Amino acid sequence: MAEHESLEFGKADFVLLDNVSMEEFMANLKLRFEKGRIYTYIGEVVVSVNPYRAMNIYGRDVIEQYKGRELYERPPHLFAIADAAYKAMKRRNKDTCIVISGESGAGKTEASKYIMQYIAAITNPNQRAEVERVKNMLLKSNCVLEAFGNAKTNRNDNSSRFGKYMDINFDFKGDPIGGHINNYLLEKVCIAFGKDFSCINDGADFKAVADAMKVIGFTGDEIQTVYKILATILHLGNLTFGVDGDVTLIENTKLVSVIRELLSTKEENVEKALLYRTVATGRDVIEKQHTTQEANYGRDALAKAMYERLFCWIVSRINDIIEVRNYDAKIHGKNTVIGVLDIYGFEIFQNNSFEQFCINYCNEKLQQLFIQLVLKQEQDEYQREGIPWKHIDYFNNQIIVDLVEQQHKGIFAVLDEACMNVGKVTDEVFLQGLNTKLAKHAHYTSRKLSPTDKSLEFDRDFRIRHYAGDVVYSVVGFIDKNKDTLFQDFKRLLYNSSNSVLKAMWPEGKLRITEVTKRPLTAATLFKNSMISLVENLASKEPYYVRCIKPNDVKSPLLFEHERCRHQVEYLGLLENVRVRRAGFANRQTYPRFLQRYKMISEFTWPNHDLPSDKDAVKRLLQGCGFDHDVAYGKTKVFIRTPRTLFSLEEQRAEMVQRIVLFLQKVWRGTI
Ligand code: AD9
Ligand code: MG
Repeated sequence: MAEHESLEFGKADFVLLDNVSMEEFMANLKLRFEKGRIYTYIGEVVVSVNPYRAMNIYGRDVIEQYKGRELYERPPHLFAIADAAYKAMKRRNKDTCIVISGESGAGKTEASKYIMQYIAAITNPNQRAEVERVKNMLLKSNCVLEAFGNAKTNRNDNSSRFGKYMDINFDFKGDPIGGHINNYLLEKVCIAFGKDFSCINDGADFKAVADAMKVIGFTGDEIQTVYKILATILHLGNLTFGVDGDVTLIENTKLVSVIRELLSTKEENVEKALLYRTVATGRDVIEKQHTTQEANYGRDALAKAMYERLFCWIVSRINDIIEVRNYDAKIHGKNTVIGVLDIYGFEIFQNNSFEQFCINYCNEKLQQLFIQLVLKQEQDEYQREGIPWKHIDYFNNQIIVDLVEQQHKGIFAVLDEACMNVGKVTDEVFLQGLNTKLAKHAHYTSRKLSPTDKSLEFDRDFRIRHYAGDVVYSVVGFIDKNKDTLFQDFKRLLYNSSNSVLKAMWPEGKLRITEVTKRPLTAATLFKNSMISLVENLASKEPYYVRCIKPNDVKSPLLFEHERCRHQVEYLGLLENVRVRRAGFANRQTYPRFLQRYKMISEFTWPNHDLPSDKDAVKRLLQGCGFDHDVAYGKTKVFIRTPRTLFSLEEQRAEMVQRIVLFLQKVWRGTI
């Protein structure tokens, strides 16, 4: 607990509130925000409120203040949590992860960057060139990914349209030797309508990005190709189709020549891919002309797919470059990991579609992980260990996670089923499926099921009661986005390019039409699978949490909208978090492990004890030190309530170790 900060700034740890009530919590959060204290702890969780102004708290001097310190020794800060994750990784050889959550615009991406900067700043004291190179790559890659993966939305001018999980690998000295990035669902839909991605928007911006790519190690050819792909996507946006009788044709044929040039393919192939698709009927292969509607669909799908493929290719190239190279480091020394997760936050727009549905499902999964790790496991353990414990209630969102991902009757399953339909495949069929299967679900409703509900304006609307609030989704486009079909002809077109970089992005274009048999996995299934493996990965590491709060919807540094913030505190489960934490214990260790570490500080246990059990010995030791009041004895573990006690045990230990060493040295020299 950070106790040394003056109370004029409020309580540095919500655990120190006089009463754990929503009023006191909010009063403290507001006071601290107004005093420019944007970070507050709940034990080891950092609560952060977006300041919407430049803060002078991330400089080298501040980094120095946090380096190697314990959490409660300094005012709350992201750096303290980054240091804690780093220390756990280095001292205890643990893989750790930092999970940053909060809604869109709450400050997740900024937080993740400060955390990376901190880790980069405190490592590699010996300035090893290879480590410096890796650090530089990790930081630079961020800027490139942001240029391609962020866009302006209503909620955030620099909104992450992809989720990013970055592992940083460390060698036995605790220096970064490599990393790996996983990306999750790039929202392709922006491309067709918004053209909002900064790299597309602004030529000058692209120059800066190209420079960064060059530094990272992209070749000139690769950067050129990226540029050409972006230009193609822009031109595709201007391409229009018309009809002459029943023949679909391209209205602005000049553009076809431009695109041909950019893609290094044959002109007639571009035109053909835009107007026809090849279909295999039995053993025959025929060319079928698109209707204008199909041609429009195909063009948009091509632009989106090219962008997505480009983004994934950039990520995989960066991964090639930052991968742990050093053979020795791979084989010998321990190789531990800190993961940093920065993903798109929960969002509610005027119109919510498949993308928002996926993003919000992802946030449900992360909330579930938080519940599992912070609220549930903690309480389960007290129960298991027989520690007197009054259960603290919280809303468990597992029911909503199931609503989305459950086999056979979850929303994704119903969607996949609708896509497989032999007969009519429409968004309405999907909605009917939902209404049949989920009519009685407490978190699902639709216009058909609740005809008098005013928030469900249109026939195609359904509503989910998410942990973070109600969201109305329109089914329009779900089927297309889930099938995510790109006509084979386009894949072949790109594969047959004489530009080898582009060609390599489209290996499946190699297949002939008759060889393509397997139905590709749907977007929903791919996304669900990637979320499940993300959560498994995070759960296998020691987690640290940053919970971000957005103070207002107008990006103002002055405004603390009470209701807006209260709602976030509520759905993030922060009050429950304080309750569990407050009633709980900062540290726990099995009796043998505790003795192994601290037995030298008590005459009853050093060098060995003669008590009936390790548990009795630990009791005796702690009574002797006067800490008995701050601990509880479970079946197999001792639980220590405050970090201060642990800190003091550590100090006594260090002192004794020193004395023992001196003593042994004397014995050795024969002076005793
Ligand atoms: V989204 O889910 O990707 O749409 P984020 O990532 O939670 O969202 P982001 O980090 O991009 O939000 O923050 C939004 C904006 O708030 C930034 O562009 C900054 O202008 C502002 N911000 C956030 N955190 C800080 C900070 N620590 N200091 C100053 C900040 N400004
Ligand atoms: Mg972001």
